[in-house]
Amino acid sequence: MIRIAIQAKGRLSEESLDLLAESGLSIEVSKRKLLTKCGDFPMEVLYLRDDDIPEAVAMGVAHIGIVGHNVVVESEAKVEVLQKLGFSKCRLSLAIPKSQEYSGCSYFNGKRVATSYPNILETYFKENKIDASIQKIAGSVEVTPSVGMADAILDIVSSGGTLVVNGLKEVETLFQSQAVLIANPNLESTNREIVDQLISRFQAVQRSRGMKYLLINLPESKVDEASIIIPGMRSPTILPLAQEGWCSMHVVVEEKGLWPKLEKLKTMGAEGILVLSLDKVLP
Ligand code: PRT
Ligand code: ZN
Repeated sequence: MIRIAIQAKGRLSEESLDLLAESGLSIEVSKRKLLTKCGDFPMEVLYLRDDDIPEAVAMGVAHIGIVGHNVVVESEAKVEVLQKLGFSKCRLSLAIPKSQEYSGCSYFNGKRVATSYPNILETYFKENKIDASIQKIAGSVEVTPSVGMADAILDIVSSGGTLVVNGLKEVETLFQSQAVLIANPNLESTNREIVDQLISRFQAVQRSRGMKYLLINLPESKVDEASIIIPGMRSPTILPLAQEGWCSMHVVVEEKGLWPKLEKLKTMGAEGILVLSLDKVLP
């Protein structure tokens, strides 16, 4: 039996639960429970504040956890990062008042920089030989320059809207982050097997994201040409149609950039084009 720690409430919690559900794990959802079991997998789910997840995994309170990579690095907890999970993407950036001129990171010499990520910032300043003062703040970091508490900030940026609203501009990106699966480095072999099985399921779900299943009918004489546009995973599946000289091509394709490909296939003579959703893709 393994225990996974996920965020109880916040930006990561819904997508963490969705990933578990899409991986075939049915979890009793009870708002008051801190620990719930999976019906059909040897795993229980522990709900924590995201900041507590790396340490809980390092201590062995949970065997694995889902948390932002930014939180893992900042915590300096002794955990293994097993897998990037592709959601909650954001970056950790330095920002300064937009009226200021920025000529490079030496700008920060002698400045006060507010952040909830003092360890990451200290490392960055050390590496770049910058002598600045770091002000550790738990929240509302983005308002500190406008109220005179700091000259600049290091904070999470996603769309950049919060910086704009607070009269700030992003000048350096220190770290690209996303949700990751972390593990205690000393898992027993039986637990390691369960974790490996879980990772395979996560990968099958992740592979399907952004992918579509495409079916088209086209003249057999066009198959080679069409295969260049939509090569599929190994090669396209080609099935004959009842009408002589025609076939049906089935392929898994990336949704990104699909429209121009569909239009090309259409001008090539393809008909009856169907684009279907995918749930899981196993290699
Ligand atoms: O209560 P608990 O301690 O568990 O949660 P929390 O409040 O500390 O964290 P939460 O739920 O806000 O975020 C969890 C994780 O989501 C973070 O550690 C990041 O890995 C990830 N994430 C992704 C984000 C964002 N995007 C994000 N945009 N975390 C925070 N923000 C905030 C940011 O702090 C800033 O205030 O959103 C604002 C910026 O957003 P834009 O879109 O305006 O740039
Ligand atoms: Zn937190």
